[in-house]
Amino acid sequence: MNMHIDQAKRILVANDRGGYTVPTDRLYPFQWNWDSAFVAMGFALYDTDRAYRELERLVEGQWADGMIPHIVFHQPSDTYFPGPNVWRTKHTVQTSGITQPPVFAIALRKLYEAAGKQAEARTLPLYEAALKWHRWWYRARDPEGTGLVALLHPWESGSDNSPAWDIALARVPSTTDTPVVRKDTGHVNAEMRPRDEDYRRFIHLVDAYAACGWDPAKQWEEAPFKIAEIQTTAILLKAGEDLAHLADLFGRTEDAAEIAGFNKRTRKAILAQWRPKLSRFVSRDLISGDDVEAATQAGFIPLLSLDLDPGIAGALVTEMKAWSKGLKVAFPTTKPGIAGWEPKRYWRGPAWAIINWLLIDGLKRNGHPDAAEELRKSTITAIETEGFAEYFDPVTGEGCGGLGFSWTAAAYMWLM
Ligand code: 9WN
Repeated sequence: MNMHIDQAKRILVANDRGGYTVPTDRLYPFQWNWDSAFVAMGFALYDTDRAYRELERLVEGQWADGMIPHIVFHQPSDTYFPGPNVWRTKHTVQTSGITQPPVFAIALRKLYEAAGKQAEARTLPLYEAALKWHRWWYRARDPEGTGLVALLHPWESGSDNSPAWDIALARVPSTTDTPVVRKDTGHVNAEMRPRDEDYRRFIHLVDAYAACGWDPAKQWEEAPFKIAEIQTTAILLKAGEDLAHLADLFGRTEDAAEIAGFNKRTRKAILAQWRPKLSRFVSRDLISGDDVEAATQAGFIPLLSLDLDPGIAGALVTEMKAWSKGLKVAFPTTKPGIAGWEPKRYWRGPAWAIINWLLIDGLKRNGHPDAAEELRKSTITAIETEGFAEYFDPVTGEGCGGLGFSWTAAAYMWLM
């Protein structure tokens, strides 16, 4: 067996905490939402039982209103900030109060395809959980029915300190009720992490939403940060397609029609965010009403869930090639050379295996298998050279952030 696959499996074993997988030891000692969806797809390649278990444990944290939180605090740990006492969500299973990109139903379809019809009974409760969550997205995060879903916290994007948030986040006060006691910079180099000022604003938002009692309608009214976000919406659409497919397979005709309605509205809304001058799709800042024009990976993610006009797909691919030119590892999460570009600082430039995974699927879907193959090879080479790092410096290729990282291991197996 390929020695790297063996190693990837060993990382998932080492990060197992009892049916769920932590992203990496100490830096992220709990269950994270989209990490677990990617990890479940990794497990689906060789252990469907464990793959299902991953999603089942995540769903233990689902709220009554349908939200699946971004962190489930199954067991206490003092190596991460902010912990449950900062979130103050008062759920029986302790969780954070925000969500993360809805990769869940994408994973669920893959699991069901791997496990086959005998897994139908086990799949149904997870299907129901996903449907509840998708309804929550449209109800709580798109109350006006625009087709684009909004984020109320940068952590919900999974791309915490992306330059995409710079303008909107600068409006959020940096005062906090909760003392900011960072733990992350004790585990990895501070130069690779979001800045202190970002953290103060992240925690200001947590304090503000805790003061709303985590009531979605109140939060929507009072949110000082509200972005109708293109990457999350594109992921929701792909997940919506996969959910509609499962609904059809399970004979849930009414659900299938409801989901198809969501998907149709969202498809149209994403297309309206195409900006030919930028050769990218853009998010919208719902507080200022402006386009978010920062050059980040998010603008390419609609490849994943739309069958684009060949002219648009071609323009996206040309732009992606321009960004990747001369880099050791693609795809950079920020356009190299622009003002916000920092090739080692988390979501301000580095290449991430899971983002590449989404882009590779999107390039294949849109008739660009060569570009997909190039990106696949770049990702595999980075991992085989540097190990299963959290992410990679696209200029030097250096593996950065946490090591022995679960989603990098899952991505490697998936892309092999
Ligand atoms: C906050 C676990 C998570 C990922 C996110 C990544 C990072 C957390 C943090 O780690 O976010 O959710 O504390 O920095 O940005 O995408 O899910 O790997």
